[in-house]
Amino acid sequence: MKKIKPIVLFGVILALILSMMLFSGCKDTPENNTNDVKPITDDDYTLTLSGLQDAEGNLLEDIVIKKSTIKTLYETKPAIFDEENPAVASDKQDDDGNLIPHTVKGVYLEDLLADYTESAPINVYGSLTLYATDGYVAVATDEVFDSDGRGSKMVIALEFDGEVLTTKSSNGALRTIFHDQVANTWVKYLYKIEFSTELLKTPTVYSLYSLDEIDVTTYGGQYTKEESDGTYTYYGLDISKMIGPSNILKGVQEIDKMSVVAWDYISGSDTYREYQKWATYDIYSNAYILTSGVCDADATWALTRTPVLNGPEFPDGMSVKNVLSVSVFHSAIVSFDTAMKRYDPDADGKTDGSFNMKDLLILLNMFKLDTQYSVTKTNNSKVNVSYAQMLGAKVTKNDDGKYVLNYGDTSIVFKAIDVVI
Ligand SMILES: [Ca+2]
Repeated sequence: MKKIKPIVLFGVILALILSMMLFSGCKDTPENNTNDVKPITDDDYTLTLSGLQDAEGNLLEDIVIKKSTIKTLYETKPAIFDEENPAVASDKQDDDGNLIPHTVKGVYLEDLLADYTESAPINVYGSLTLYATDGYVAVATDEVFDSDGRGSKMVIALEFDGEVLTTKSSNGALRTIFHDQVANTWVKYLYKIEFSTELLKTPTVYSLYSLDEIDVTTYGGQYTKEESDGTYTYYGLDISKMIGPSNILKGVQEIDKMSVVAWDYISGSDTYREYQKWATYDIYSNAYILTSGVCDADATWALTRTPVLNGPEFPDGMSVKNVLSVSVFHSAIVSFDTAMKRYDPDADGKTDGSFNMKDLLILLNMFKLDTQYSVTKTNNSKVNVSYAQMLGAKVTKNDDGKYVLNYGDTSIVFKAIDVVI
């Protein structure tokens, strides 16, 4: 008994601390936390539509739609994917390489806009930002949602794989489905859609920086996360430190969205796949490009599939592994390790430890006819490289693990490449 007592006491204190934390957490919630307000039922759950415009281009006020309204719309205009015609995410395969089928009952966003708002048709919008109550944010481009092109009409699901969605379900009260589009746009716990007429185009990059050559004493960062199986500490570059007038991510403003391109391993099909994801300022300004990590409970643990875009407050599913590039406004940070994996197997499939610089510059919107480049060496001196030289330039890795730009008889160990404007 003597041995158990301190543990019991510790448990009681811990429970007290936890309950105090919970209690103080409750005090911070909004003013409707009074006794005479009835609890929010599932029908009262709301979806906010923000940034809508009418046919004349006038901005409309936010519209708050109750879930009961969405259920009413379902009665007359249901969107249904059943076992005969299931919905699939274009990038989610089972172990046999087959797309995973889902049954869905819900409504089309377009019907909701037509029946309950003064909004212009969906094709006036260039992007939709989807917000979830767990902090997840996804940006869907018109390539995803505009069904006039290759996109798919967005479904707001009320039922998913046989489960009726409620505030208590694992999918949340509402979730989005874009049949035959990438899974990162299928958002659980949906509570807000922000509409923008701005077309999301991959940024035109004027300055690219090699991730490995970025000064960690200036731009490095780390954070620690307590998990059930140990304490993890992650190291890499702190994106917030890189934003600024004379920093790596020059001229970046809160309206700018970041394009994240990864060359990620798909375990189900044992292949790699390039994919692009957009991040809002709120997300990327709190993110890190992680290159390593340690776990205090497991000396053998190491962070894999680096670099990883992640952050201390990122909800599940937000992190991006095997990052190839992040680009925002006119700057990009490139992992040449990932670029080598991505581009070394040329059209002929030959893997020889080199790739055409042009291929990477095309991805970054940095390769246009007659462009001149300024290449910064690791010793900070600069070399001008012509369009013709860049056209034939190859990237290799030297014995010191540094990346080298090679053209003609010239080899440059580089840290950055700028477009000469
Ligand atoms: Ca090659």
